[in-house]
Amino acid sequence: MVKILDTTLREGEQTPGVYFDGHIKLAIADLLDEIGIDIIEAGHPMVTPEIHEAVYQLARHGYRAKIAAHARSLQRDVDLALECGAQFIGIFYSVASERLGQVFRKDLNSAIDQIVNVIRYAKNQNPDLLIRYTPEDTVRSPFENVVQASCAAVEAGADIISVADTTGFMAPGTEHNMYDFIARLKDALAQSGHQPMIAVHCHNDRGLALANALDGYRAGAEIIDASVLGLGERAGIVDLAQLLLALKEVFQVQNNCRLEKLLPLYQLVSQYAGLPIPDNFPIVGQNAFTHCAGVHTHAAVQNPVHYQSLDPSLVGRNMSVALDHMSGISSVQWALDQLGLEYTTDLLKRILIHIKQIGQKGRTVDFHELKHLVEWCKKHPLK
Ligand code: HCA
Ligand code: CU
Repeated sequence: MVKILDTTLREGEQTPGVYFDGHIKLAIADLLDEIGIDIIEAGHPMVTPEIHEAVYQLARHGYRAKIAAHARSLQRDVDLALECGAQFIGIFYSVASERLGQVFRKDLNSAIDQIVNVIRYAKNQNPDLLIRYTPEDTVRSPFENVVQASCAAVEAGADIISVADTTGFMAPGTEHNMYDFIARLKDALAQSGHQPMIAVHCHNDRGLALANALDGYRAGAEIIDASVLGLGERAGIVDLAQLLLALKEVFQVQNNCRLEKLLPLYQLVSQYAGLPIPDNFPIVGQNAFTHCAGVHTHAAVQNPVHYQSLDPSLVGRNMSVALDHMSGISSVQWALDQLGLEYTTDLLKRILIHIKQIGQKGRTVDFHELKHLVEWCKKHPLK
């Protein structure tokens, strides 16, 4: 069964200006745990004392989810993660040739030595620790370097190799696609007698993060990284709700995730990140299950399937209809039925005229306003 790693609290906090206080991190983790997320990446304890404290608190909270700490390939980062009591540690170190030369000023072998020593050290301190090694920018690094570093990491005790598309470079159906990359990597590792779990971490720079992650899943990735609202560096990563729904509805993955908790989670994260959920955001956006054009509404009220490929009740939501200049008679009828109000066809027509006029001012008529409009139209019938 594919596992989900949520990194809202680590990668998500790398969104410029986003910071979650410790008690908010706890509230977010509570919801992630209730939803059934397998791994919660809580932060990189080396970054600030507050993050250190938050990872410490979360790791000791007794969640069903494993709490992960992020660490550079340095003993002092690993020590902090261990001190926090993290059950999972993600160690990253790029083996891209230019990065080795320009940033780390190391050759591949000494980089691998460092990775191996740190992983071995971590595993010795706590044999139960799950260790993930990520050759950062995996997909643009020389493949032989990735294989060599990954094999060495697994031999030193890494349980998971994560394929990071750090810059959102991959594209399905092209030469550089996640399916082939992961299939090739699994093969190469197997040839050396290694079968670590494979994770996939996809950035959204070209808007392809989810498509790439699903390609990775099809190729056998066992852990997929995501975050609430896709928060993360630059354009962020895979959106958690979209990933969960795609796995369930497109790939028929049976898990016991409590998807009805997604909306409260998104509202919480949005509030404290200071980033509103866009109205047209899939699954959790205000308009995700709202029909607007009269033609759509007419069909959707008979049977929502005409204009929906997802059942809103999966996430505890309902279908809705917006009232504006696009509306038709069935839109008004639907709304009055919802309000339990009586009407004649003539009244519907008169209300619709007003709704269209208001819609042209660039707003929708909500149920409150609709009630006033009904009163108005009843009292002042057009002659
Ligand atoms: C980072 C980069 C990272 C790391 C992923 C990982 C990426 O912010 O440190 O450690 O698995 O995209 O490569 O998020
Ligand atoms: Cu990342």
